[in-house]
Amino acid sequence: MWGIIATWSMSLDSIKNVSQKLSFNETAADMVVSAVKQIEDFPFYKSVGYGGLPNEEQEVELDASYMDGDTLSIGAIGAVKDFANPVLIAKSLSQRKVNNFLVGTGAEKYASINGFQRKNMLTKRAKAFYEKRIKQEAEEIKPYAGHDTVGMVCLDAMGSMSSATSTSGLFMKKAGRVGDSPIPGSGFYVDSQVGGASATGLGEDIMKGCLSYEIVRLMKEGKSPQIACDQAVFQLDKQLRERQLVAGDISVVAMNKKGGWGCATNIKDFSFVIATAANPKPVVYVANESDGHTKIEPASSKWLQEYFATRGMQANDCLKG
Ligand code: SD4
Repeated sequence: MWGIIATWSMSLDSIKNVSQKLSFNETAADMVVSAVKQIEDFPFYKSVGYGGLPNEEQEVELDASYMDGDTLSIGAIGAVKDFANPVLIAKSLSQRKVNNFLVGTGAEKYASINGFQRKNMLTKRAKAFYEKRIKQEAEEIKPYAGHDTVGMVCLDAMGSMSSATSTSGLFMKKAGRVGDSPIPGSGFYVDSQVGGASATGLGEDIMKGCLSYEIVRLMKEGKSPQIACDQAVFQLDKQLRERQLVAGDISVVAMNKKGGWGCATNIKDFSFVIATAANPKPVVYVANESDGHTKIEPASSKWLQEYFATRGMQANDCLKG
């Protein structure tokens, strides 16, 4: 059995590429990183890697993580500028005994010494978004509106699991702000003996529930990935509403060691991609909350066309000024 699950429809192409290789016994460790790297390299995703939207000082600061579910090794970086592939730096840090989580200039120094590719990550298009936004009155920062973090969990045919995340975080965030994506147990967690989970949404709220670890913990108690996701997300959502009146956007994906999977969300139309040995052709699903559970349906081709068209349209609008 093998399987891979990823947040957001934007993961579709990269999941297509790696799912073929997973069926030929490539490792989860290599495939999850290769899939995330492909999304980092794609200039039209405004939330990950090259083309990611900048912080309020017009600088693209990137967070990323990698976790090996066999050894429980973790590598992560936060608030890193000017490197092409944050996920590769995170993976490399996971192979060290200490100094696994580096931020800011320290992380950049490590990446530079170790020969990772430097790149100016601010595209013309992302700059145009920034310039348009700066003209508007100060608005509350929202994590979505086309700002989607990639998080993946992968199981290979040998039974090993890995996970990885990559993001430019919230558009117009403060310089130095780090979200949940590189935080172990919040944005990601994986244990090959149980399963893994990854989150996207408002990092500040996701961290309050150590959400990815909570899902893995529930799966370890014997819950299915779907029940674990629903329970963790809706309990956190309820707690946040009770204690701070509002809950931020929260969405998760999870997979267990048998390739069973689940997803939960408190937003409208959260999309994710899944491929498994049983259904190797990647499918995009759309999830919505329904009475404390998550209703999941395959995305229609009309929905997908709209998803990708909206992203293209926003880009063209901005470039026109
Ligand atoms: C963060 N969780 O930095 C990320 C943002 C995100 O879709 O997932 N956006 O808080």
